[in-house]
Amino acid sequence: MSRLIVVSNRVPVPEHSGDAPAGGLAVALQAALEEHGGIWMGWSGKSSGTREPAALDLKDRGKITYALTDLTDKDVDEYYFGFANRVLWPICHYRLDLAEYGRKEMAGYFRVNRFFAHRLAPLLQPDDVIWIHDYHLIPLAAELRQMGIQNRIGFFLHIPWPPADVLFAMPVHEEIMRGLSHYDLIGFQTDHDLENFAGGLRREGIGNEIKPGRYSAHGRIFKGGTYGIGIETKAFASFARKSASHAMVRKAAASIEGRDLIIGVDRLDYSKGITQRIDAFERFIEASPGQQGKVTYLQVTPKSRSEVPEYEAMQRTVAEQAGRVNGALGTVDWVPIRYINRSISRPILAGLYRMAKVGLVTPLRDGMNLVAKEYVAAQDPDDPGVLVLSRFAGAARELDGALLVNPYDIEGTANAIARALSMPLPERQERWGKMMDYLNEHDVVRWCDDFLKDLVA
Ligand code: GDG
Repeated sequence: MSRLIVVSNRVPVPEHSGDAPAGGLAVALQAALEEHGGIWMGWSGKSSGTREPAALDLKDRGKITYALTDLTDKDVDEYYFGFANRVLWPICHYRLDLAEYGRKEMAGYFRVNRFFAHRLAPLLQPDDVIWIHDYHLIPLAAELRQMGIQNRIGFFLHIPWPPADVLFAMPVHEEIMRGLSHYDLIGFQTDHDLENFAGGLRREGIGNEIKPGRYSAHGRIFKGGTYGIGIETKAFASFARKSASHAMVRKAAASIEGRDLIIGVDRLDYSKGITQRIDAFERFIEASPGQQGKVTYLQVTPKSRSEVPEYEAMQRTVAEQAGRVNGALGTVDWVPIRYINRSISRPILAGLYRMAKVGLVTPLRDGMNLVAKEYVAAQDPDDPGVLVLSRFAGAARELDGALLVNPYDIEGTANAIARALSMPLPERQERWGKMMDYLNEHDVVRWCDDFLKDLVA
C-alpha cells in the first residue's frame, strides 16, 4: 500500500518518535502509519481566537508527520460544541430530545470541514490512501472531491448510526447522507449500524445495495462494511497482570477491606447510562440485605465536554445521586459507592479492572465500548470476573460470554449484578474464555488491517 493519510478531530501527537501511544486506536493507527509512512492531520485542540488559524503545524516523528491546525473560537463553538456534539452525537445515540439544531452551527460544521480540506489538499500525493475518522468529519471527502482529489478515501464511524426515523429528524440529513456517498468505503462498528445506514438510503429513495457490501447513491458506487474496533488484547492483559502489584492498586485493595469490587468506567456522558446504573446498584443492595457492607461499587468518570450544557447538568446529577445513595445506604464503616469524577492513570485503571469481580458496562447506546473489552482482557484466568454488559453497546454483538442487560430495566440490571457476584468459578471461566478467544483474534491491529485491506481492494 502507498502512503497513508489519517484525519481525525484530535490527534495524539507523541512527544518524541518512538514514544508509546496511550490508547489502542492510536497504537494501531500509528503502527499502520509507521509501516506505510504518512500524515495524521487534525485539530490541535487550541483556538486562534478571532484570527484566521496560522499554517499547519507540522511535527515529524520518524516516518509519521503530524499536521495540526488551530481553529477560531467561532469554529470551535459551531463545529465542535455546536453541531458535532449537540446535534450529531445525540442523534447518533438516538437522543432526539437532546439535539439542538441551529443554522449557524450547521454552517460552521460544513465550513470547518471545507477548511480541513483546503489545509490537507496541498499535502496529498496522487497515490495516498486517506482514512477519515468519526462524526466530526463526515463531509470531508465531499470537500476534497470538490477540489479534484480522486484518491481512495475511507471513513470509519466510531459511534452508532441511527435508524432512518431518527436520522431524518435532523434538518441536514440529506447533506450528511450525500457526504457519505463520496467515500470509497464506509466502516461501521456493527451490522446493525450498517443496516440502519442501508435502510436510510432505501427509505429516502436515494440509493440501494446493488450487491452485498456495495451501495449506489447520489450517482456514486461505494462499499460499506462492519469493522468492530478492538483493543491491544495481549498487551493490555499483560499490562493488567503487572499493574495488579502497582502500589496504588494495592492501596486501593487494602482500602476496600476484602469487599467485592464492582467497577464502572465511563467518560461523563448521557449515552453511558450512569444514572440508571447507580439506580440498579441501589436496587441490588436494597434487594439483597446480605450484601450490605460486602460490596464496593467504584465509578470512575472523567469529565468530558463540560462546555456543553447537558454535560454540565449531568455532572451535578450524578454527584448528587451517588451522594444520596451513600447517605441512604451507607453505614459508619461502609461507603457503598466510590465516585471519582476525574481521570485516573492507565496502570491503576488496569489493576482495578483486574481486581473487580464485576465490570458494569451499561450504556444506553454505544458504538462499541472499549471499557468492556479492556475489563475482559484484564482478568486473571484463574479467577476471572464477570462482565455485565448492555445489549445496546456494539460490544454486546461480539462478547457472548457477558451477562447481557437492558440498561433501562433497573430490576433486570440489579438481578444481573446479583447473579454475577454469585457466579460459580467454572461458569465464570467458561464465559471469560469465550470472550478472551474472540478478543485475541479480533484485536485493534486486525481491525486496522481489515479496514485498509478493503479500502485499497
Ligand atoms: C468512542 C465511542 C467506541 C476512561 N476513563 C479513563 C480512561 N478511559 C478510557 C477507557 C477507554 C476509553 O477511555 C473510552 O472508550 P469507550 O470505547 O468506552 O468510549 P468513547 O470515549 O465514547 O469512544 C465508543 C470508541 O470511540 C472507539 O471506537 O468504542 O463506542 O463512543 O479506553 O479505558 N482511561 C484512563 N483513565 C480514566 O479515568 N487512563
